[in-house]
Amino acid sequence: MTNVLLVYPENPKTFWSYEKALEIDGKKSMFPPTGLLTIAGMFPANYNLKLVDMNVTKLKYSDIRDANVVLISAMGIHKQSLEKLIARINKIGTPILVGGPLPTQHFDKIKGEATFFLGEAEAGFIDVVERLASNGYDESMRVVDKRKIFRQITETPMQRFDLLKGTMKKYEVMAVQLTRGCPESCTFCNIGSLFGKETRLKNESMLLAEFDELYKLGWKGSVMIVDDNVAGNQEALMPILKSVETWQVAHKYPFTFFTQASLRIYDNKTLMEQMYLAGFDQVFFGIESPSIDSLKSMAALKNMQGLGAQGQGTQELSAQGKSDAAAFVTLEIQRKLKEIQSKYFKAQAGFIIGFDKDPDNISEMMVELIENSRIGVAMVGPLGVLPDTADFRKYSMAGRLVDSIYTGDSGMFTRHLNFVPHNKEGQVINPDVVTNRVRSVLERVYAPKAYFARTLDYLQHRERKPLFHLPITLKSFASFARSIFNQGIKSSYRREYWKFLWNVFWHNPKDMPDAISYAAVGHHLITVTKQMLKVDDINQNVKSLLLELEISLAEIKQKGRVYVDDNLEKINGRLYVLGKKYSSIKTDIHRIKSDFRLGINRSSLDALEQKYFELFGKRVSVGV
Ligand code: B12
Ligand code: SF4
Repeated sequence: MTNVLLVYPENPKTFWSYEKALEIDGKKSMFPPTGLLTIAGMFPANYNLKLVDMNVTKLKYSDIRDANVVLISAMGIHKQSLEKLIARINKIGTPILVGGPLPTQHFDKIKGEATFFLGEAEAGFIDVVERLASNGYDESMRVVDKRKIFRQITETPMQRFDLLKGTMKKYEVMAVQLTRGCPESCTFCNIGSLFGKETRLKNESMLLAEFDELYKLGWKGSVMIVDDNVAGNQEALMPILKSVETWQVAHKYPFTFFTQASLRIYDNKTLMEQMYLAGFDQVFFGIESPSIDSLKSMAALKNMQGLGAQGQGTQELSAQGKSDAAAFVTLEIQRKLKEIQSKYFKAQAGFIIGFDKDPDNISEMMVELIENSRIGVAMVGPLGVLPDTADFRKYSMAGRLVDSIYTGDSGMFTRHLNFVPHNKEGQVINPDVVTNRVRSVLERVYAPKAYFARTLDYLQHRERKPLFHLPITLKSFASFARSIFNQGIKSSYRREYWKFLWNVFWHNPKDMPDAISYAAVGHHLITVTKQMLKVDDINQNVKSLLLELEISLAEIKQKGRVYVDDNLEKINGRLYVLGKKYSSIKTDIHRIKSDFRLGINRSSLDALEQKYFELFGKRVSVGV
């Protein structure tokens, strides 16, 4: 028997880790490690497998020591936790095989002794595990490159959900994959290069077998269909959805589904109706931008269906006396999202800022779109130029790439862009122009009042509830009690929280369970945004104080003793103010919740401490 340890590294705290909502719900992690559960299904019977997801269980020394090989799955956000994990395992000496989107794209940037598997496991990896188990690691095994081998996923075995035994209840959501790849050609997106441009589908019996297994293991609740664009092949999807409906009816709707799809599904009402009947209650749409010029430049044709036709959007527009195309797009997308939300399912949406064609008022347009289409969860971030994409080729040819690895794509607010941004006129602009635009949108959409207003608006306009109803149990009461404590008593936005619940109750008391769960999600988004923006304020204050200290130092050095003696009072006064500013930064840093301190720019802070020493003769440290 070969002992294989499967490890999923720790997730950093981001928009998507939802830990503030998880605390309210009494859970440890949002999703199980789908990649590892999938590859676990590919092992022959003579392997003994153990899974440790570090987000829900402690990884013990004996787990590593007793294994012949450790297999790790990682995505971009795991870079730091992965390197820490590799270093820990290297000390014990067990060989390591790492796969997933992070090594597939950035294997050459990861530190430590490990073999990196690039591509999909279906291309074959058991021989590598066998070699590592028998001979250990050597440099000739650094990379196993199986990129762009896209097998039909009808060959992919079922996920080994049984490995979650004892931990299943610690997750908020279970995950099942139905399709891989996407036929669209958005210029910023790497899905085509990672998973291909053809939509590969599992067949319905495979999907239902995974549902059966989850049901057998006692799962009830949310299941994410972890596809990038579930409706890449609408024709093939339809019969599968019908079978899912039949399965759900037979099992009394134990699951509710959440997925990602392109806005093209709006044009196929039969498909959306069938998704609703199958039990989908939320869909994430990549809306990307409210600007028609930006959408065109990124080839996001998926969001431009029907534009220019004499649709409802045009009528609304002329009723308002507006005739410009930009406003038309906003209205068209808004209208589609509103209709989807009132008739079929709740929508979440992703937005990107930083395209060359972005108009100067992109932030205002985006906020308007998010608010008017009642989108509760909006993921807003700067453009990241990812390897093996059309954008990567464009920016590198134009000499506008700053870094080939985009570390900013972590789901947190960042000031780092990996490209040189331009304005509409083609002139270079300061990266802060782009990041300030992102900041401005986040600040406004996650102000508590704005989040609760959008969510209330959505609930008040919802014509049909999802077919799945979470049964009210003792646990739901416990979650409600935690929500009341964290949001209704402790939080700074308790007024908005109570007003929201009260309004929902008046409108329709039956919406209360959903309202409580959306409020918990809001708690995470509001808290993370507030902390992230405080970290950004600190970083900006450090930057400007550093500049002031440098100017003062240079001036004192340059003007010499006589000047200093003559202006001692003035200089002392200025130093006093600088010292005060430094203390206030120190206080701000200590007020930041420890999870978020990682975002503080350590090297600027070191430089600040050094300059402070030069000016005041005192060594200080804020101890981040
Ligand atoms: C579902 C999903 C999410 C979910 C949750 C994911 C999770 N489990 O935590 C949500 C919506 C929360 C999410 C958020 C984000 N996501 Co996401 N997400 C996905 C998506 C659509 C599916 C992931 C999945 O489960 N796939 C199914 C499994 C089977 O695939 P897999 O893990 O890749 O495994 C296969 C291979 O990689 C390989 N493999 C994997 N592990 C191993 C290990 C070994 C040893 C071997 C041999 C092989 C192997 O074999 C497997 C079978 O073929 C992927 C895209 C995709 N199609 O995969 C993006 C993706 C993983 N996400 C991505 C990103 C960037 C993010 C965000 C950072 C976005 C943001 N800016 O906020 C956040 C951060 C998440 C966080 N936790 O904080 C990127 C990662 C890029 C990278 N280089 O790492 C992806 C690839 C999308 C993309 N466009 O590039 N995401
Ligand atoms: S529709 Fe989504 S997954 Fe498909 S190419 Fe565009 S951004 Fe990527």
